[in-house]
Amino acid sequence: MRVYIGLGSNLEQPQQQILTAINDIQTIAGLELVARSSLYHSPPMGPQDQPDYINAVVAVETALAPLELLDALQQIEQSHGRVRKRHWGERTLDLDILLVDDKVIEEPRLTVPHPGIAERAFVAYPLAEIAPDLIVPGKGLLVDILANCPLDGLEKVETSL
Ligand code: ROI
Repeated sequence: MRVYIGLGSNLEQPQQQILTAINDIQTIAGLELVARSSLYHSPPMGPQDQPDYINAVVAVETALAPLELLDALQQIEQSHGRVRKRHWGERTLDLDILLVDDKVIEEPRLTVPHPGIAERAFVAYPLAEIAPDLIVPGKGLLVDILANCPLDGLEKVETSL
């Protein structure tokens, strides 16, 4: 299965959090990293009295069941000492399963496609960078989503990797 994962952080050196999280994702057994977007800088969606975010999206190929993958991602969040101070507030590391092939999943722990894709520039644009031809089940072509998704201050971060 091809799975797209969104990463976000706005605490404890966000850029470093995202880069190490990408490395951590690569160490999950039964998973291969196939692409990663640039890092992006974005103002907070939600309460404005919190730091700006660093966001990115990666694509992986895996045979893990979606809930097994979710478990592994939540372990990585914990290992980053994830702090989540309030709803829609600042966090050390957020890892979201965005898409799993063309599947629709509605489970208590997991909704796929991630319901925020179309409204969140910091998800939709990095996703389009690595998968410009995507179709989001129930929402249509990613390019059409982008046409209705203002950048909201999203900017690519120049990194030397
Ligand atoms: N805002 C931005 N810019 N990036 C995020 O990753 C992010 N994550 C969140 C909320 C609090 C909704 N705002 C965000 O969970």
